[in-house]
Amino acid sequence: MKKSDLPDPFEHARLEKGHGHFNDQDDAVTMLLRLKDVRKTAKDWETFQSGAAPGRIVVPSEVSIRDTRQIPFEVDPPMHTDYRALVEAWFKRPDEEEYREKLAKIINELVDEMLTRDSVEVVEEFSLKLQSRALTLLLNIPYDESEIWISWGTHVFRSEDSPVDGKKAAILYDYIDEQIDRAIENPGDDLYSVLLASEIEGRKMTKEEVKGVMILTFAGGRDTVINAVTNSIAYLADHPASLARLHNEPEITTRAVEELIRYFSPLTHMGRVATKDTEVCEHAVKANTRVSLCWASANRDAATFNNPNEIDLDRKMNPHVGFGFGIHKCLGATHARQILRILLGILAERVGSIDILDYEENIEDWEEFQRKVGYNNIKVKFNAKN
Ligand code: HEM
Ligand code: EMZ
Repeated sequence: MKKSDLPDPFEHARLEKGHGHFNDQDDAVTMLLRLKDVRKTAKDWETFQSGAAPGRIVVPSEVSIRDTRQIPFEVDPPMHTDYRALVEAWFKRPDEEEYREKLAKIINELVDEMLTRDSVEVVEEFSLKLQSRALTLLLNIPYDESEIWISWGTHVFRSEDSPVDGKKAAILYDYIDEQIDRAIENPGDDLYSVLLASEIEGRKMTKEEVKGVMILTFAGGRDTVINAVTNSIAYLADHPASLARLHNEPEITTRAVEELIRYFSPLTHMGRVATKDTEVCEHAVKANTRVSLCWASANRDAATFNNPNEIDLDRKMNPHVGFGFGIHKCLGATHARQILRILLGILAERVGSIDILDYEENIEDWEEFQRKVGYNNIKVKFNAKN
């Protein structure tokens, strides 16, 4: 086994019964493990809703630390369709050339700094900084604001002591409230101002709705991006031939990013709440109980993916669900994909090899399953290309 491998803890249960069980804060979750069941359930939003109490579809549940509904994530059609239509174009901006150039500048500056160092702790010193600095582009906010976001650490709701930390969450909520008030007083061309000026159902968006969108952009795109970036660096350290290929054949980069997302599956699973008594994969699901769509397991399903535990940069058929499936598929995917494509390009161009010096794995505990999702910390040395 290589240091960068992410083993699949779901294989046995996926083959044997297709589901698993996680007792989350007295609100149990049936985890759906097969790709076909995950897809079918994600599509059936009438039976498996997102619009339950705020925080309830998240696993672990955030009901105890959040009253604000995340938009469009915790909303079902028809309102979901209207909210998505409002924000879709904004979240496609990362495909524009000017945006990509700014992103490349951010990444090049970080790599400059890393190449001068004997040792770099990738999670805090590279991935968190990259995630926060890149987010200034997505929100269209001055670059220096990222210093505040970096100081919050890798997750805005989780701390070392608790997977759902109310004190930590309050820092984010207070910050967003202040920023909304600032945008009301002094509108600009940032996402807060754009949302405050936009209309839904013939009326202006409320402060609470804008807060719901903003909490989601800060929380949803944080540890996912950090894990994807960190795992990519660990992978390239372990596979110097892939680093060389990305340099010699840059045309493989887009496909390589999809394969890395499939393999890493940075968001392990996400819940839904049943609106009636039903069944999935011959398993009874009672009304008002939770299921989860386990993207990480679905992405290793051998019924669809040959050699699912191998990273195959040439994989052609790759219908992975790393960014979700159906109407709620990831709104930040354009941004996340650009970060990873540009990062791989720059590393392939400037870095000859990466040595892993020391690391501690980040293992998620889903009772029946222990899943490595990335690293709590990983020290490396970046060696410049000669
Ligand atoms: C939804 C994964 C980055 C914002 C999702 C979903 C997944 C996912 C699996 C579907 C959730 C569901 O159906 O319940 C990822 C991964 C990322 C990433 C793997 C990075 C590699 C981001 C970023 C942002 C973001 C950077 C924004 C800053 C969202 C939003 C939704 C979403 C707003 C909900 C969309 C809706 O409900 O219509 N993401 N995400 N994500 N993601 Fe991401
Ligand atoms: C929620 C979620 C979004 C949740 C699409 O996923 O990401 C999690 O990391 C957050 O804790 O609140 O935003």
